[in-house]
Amino acid sequence: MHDLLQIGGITDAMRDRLTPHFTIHKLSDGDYPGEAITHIATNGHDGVPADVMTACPNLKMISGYGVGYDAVDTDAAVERGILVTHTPDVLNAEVATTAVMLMLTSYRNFLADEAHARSGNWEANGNAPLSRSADNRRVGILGLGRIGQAIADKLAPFNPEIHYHTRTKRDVDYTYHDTLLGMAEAVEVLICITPGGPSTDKIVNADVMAALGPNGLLINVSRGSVVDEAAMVSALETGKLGYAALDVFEAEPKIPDALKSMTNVILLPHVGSATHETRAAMGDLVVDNLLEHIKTGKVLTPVPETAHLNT
Ligand code: A2R
Repeated sequence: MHDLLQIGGITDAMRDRLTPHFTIHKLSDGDYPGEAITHIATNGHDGVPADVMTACPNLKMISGYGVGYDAVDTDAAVERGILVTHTPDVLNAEVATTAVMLMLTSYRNFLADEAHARSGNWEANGNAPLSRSADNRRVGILGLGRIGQAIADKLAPFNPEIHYHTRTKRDVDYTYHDTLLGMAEAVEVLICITPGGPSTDKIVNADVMAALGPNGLLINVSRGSVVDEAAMVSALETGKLGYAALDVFEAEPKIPDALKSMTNVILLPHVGSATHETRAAMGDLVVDNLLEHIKTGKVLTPVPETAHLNT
């Protein structure tokens, strides 16, 4: 048996597969045996606090639930020879669906239309106002990685003109921009799907939002940290930015009150990958990585920063 520290929740299905191999200690219970812990299961939100890594000198592997791992200090992990894993690919299609639905719902104004129908307003006051078409839009994807590409693929039937910004140009037919501001000037929808962390911190700033403009739509399905939230609230209030559709926020689960009262925004509680099917696949991969590690010393899906330790 190995000693596993559980940070955040795990599903019954994960627990069932883990308990034959691991004694599970919950960080939330507070009484974990630091010396004994060799493995951690955590999620993208909680990561691993620095003091926990220090308190577990025999830690060998951290298995993360979610593709984003900005809450895990990978420099500290590499220094200590700790392998870190995440759950890429299995959530691409789901997060892409979320991004596409946010775009369609925003353009077609379906939340207001639904309220119009449900409230009896249609009968009492007549037809709902016209909305805007979601077809033939100029869409900029910030971060054309696994999920970004899935978003581009899933948008294809809506005949968008796809632009993208990444640090490295990719061999694809979409229009590349070497600056985010340049892309924002060229598009009317900006979809953020980069990792969080220092390199993307608040890169969607006031200038980028102003370039997107009064008819522009900002969609964020990546991390709240990627967008300057205070600047976004102000841009939406003053009409410099037209619309926002957001699944992620700077200080989750807190959402700025100002956003909650705006009718030109859509707010979701970080549900990009939150379906039974996709969460089960993510949970399976968290467990697969842990079981692979106790069996072979290697893992299936290391984060790039620790891939060199996977030997
Ligand atoms: O910049 P590149 O060439 O490394 O391209 C990556 C891009 N990216 C950035 N683009 C602009 N400025 C940056 N500072 C920057 N940092 C990264 O984001 C790449 O095209 C994309 C990330 O793609 P993947 O590593 O394949 O990640 P995946 O699976 O698409 O997930 C993206 C994020 C997660 O990290 C979670 O935070 C979120 O979606 O749910």
